[in-house]
Amino acid sequence: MPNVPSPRHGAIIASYGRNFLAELDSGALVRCITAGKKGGVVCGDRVLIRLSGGGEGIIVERLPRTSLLYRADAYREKILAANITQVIVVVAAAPSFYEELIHRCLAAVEGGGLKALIVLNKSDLVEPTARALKTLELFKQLGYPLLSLSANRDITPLRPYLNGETSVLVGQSGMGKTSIVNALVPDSAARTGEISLALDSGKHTTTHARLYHLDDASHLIDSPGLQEFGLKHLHEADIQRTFVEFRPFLGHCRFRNCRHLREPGCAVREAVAQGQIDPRRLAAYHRIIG
Ligand SMILES: Nc1nc2c(ncn2[C@@H]2O[C@H](COP(=O)(O)OP(=O)(O)OP(=O)(O)O)[C@@H](O)[C@H]2O)c(=O)[nH]1
Ligand SMILES: [Mg+2]
Ligand SMILES: [Zn+2]
Repeated sequence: MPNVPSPRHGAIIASYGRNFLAELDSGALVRCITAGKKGGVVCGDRVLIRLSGGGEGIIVERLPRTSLLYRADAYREKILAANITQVIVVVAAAPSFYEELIHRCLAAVEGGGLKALIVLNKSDLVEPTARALKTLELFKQLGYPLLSLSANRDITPLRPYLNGETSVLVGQSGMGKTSIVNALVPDSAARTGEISLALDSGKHTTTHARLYHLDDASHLIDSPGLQEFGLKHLHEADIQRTFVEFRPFLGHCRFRNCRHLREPGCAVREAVAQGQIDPRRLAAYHRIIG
């Protein structure tokens, strides 16, 4: 029997197409591909890697995940990150953001049993910030923490929220996710540049997810901007539960399978009429269940 060294434990810290950058528990970085055709490894995953020399290796196994952030349209599903504890939805005072994306991100967060934080970036743009805060008040009322800050000026308000968490930054392009990372991780700008140079993208927009360490217990994943957040992987019965303020009313509709559309005796619509549920949330729910 040849003496094959046993595989090493590591974490995926960047994924680009079929290539991955893994960090071994020793701290060494290894460029990896997956063995055979099984893909399905994402940023944050814990894996076993067989080293093949020259700083390269093969991912031979993905270890069980504690959590997943997903999105899916009718054609395919995309896992954004694994083993995260918190999703930070980043919006900006300008350019304007889609409120729809926030409803959808929060549904995915609740569906995945994760914590959510909404960050309104670019608070140095005073007037648009005031306008955006009005829109975002709804989410604050629902109990989601909302933080207004300027990544370019002062990132300290965000720090307490990151302690002990593995957080992933999600949101539309141009909201300032990477700027937040750069403000928190001093050498990240250089590392990001190194990757985009290697891929010759020549653009500043983030093209793949990347995990950064803030300290031993706190990690942050930057991700590419998204335009849409499909929730096709969630069943309708589960989606209504991801709207946290609907929960007290579920099970109280006249029809057990009520979709809260036009059915008589709908407790959710009654709650909207009574001002206990915001009509923007019911409308968002209806758009999601299509
Ligand atoms: N005024 C102002 N501009 C900011 C602030 N933070 C980021 N920006 C600018 O917003 C633009 C987009 O920032 P990025 O950090 O690249 O945005 P992103 O969300 O990572 O975008 P993608 O990678 O495309 O998803 C850049 O020109 C930043 O300089 C801020 O606090 N204030
Ligand atoms: Mg970016
Ligand atoms: Zn109903």
